[in-house]
Amino acid sequence: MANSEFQYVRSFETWDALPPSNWIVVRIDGRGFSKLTKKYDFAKPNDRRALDLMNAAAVEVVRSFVDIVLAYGQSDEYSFIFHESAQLFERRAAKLATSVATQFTAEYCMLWPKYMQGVELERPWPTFDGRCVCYPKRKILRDYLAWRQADCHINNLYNTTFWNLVLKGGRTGTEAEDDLKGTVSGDKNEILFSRFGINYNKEEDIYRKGTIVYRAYDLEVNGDGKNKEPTEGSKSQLEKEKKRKMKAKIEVEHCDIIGDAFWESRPYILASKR
Ligand code: DGT
Ligand code: MG
Ligand code: MG
Ligand code: MG
Ligand code: MG
Repeated sequence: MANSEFQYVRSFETWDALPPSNWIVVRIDGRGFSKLTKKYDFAKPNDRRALDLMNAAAVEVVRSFVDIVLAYGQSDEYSFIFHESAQLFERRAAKLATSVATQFTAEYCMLWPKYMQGVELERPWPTFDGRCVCYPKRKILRDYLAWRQADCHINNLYNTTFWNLVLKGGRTGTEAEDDLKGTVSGDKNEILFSRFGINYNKEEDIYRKGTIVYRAYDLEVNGDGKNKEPTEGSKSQLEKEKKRKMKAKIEVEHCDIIGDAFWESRPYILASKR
């Protein structure tokens, strides 16, 4: 059928390759999780089982795409960072976004019984949408990740204060909302401390910072930010590099990625290739 008279319909398809030399972020987000978390009675404000489930699904996605250098997750979302030099699927946006989102969805549903013990998943309802965003500079990619982590912090501080007011403080949802209207971070910290004896900074890192998943393949990096190991050139070198990445340990952490410390001690994560 290769050259049938119907072949011309192919030309209606649009080519959606993302520009070269850009970091590609595939962000997935749970569909309708406001409803789903109510239906399955997730703990408020944070359900540890559900977060562990998100993170376990993300580890499998990172494992199966060697071009992913790091992923960051919070709430019902995850951002997967593909290296600027990635050539997977010829960098076609739809293939990248759908492949990541569908694998994440499948992993999430399959791992559900292990993490949500005793909670029967009635339908494969937890599904995730996916989109690609390109960042042409390392600095902007860092700002993107900082934006997501700052969002995690702001939402978690709000939600922690809100649910303490409701669950321990006897306020209705509407009253708690009014209490928090116009408050800044310091006010919320004060409410948590004076009324509930909670030092927000001692809340678990996984809730305050979100989760970072990365491939730890500790390459030596030169002063110019380039990997010491040449990655171009012979095919066997490329194969070697790929094998090393596949074998690399996948680390899961809950630390600050807004400041420089995380990146400075792991320069290989965002290192460019020769
Ligand atoms: P969307 O993404 O437009 O389909 O709509 P939603 O409903 O997924 O909204 P989104 O993604 O903006 O917000 C995530 C929702 O999931 C939000 O209502 C809070 C909820 N959620 C996420 N993690 C937890 C958790 O650990 N516990 C509880 N109780 N709710 C959570
Ligand atoms: Mg949304
Ligand atoms: Mg959502
Ligand atoms: Mg969300
Ligand atoms: Mg096919």
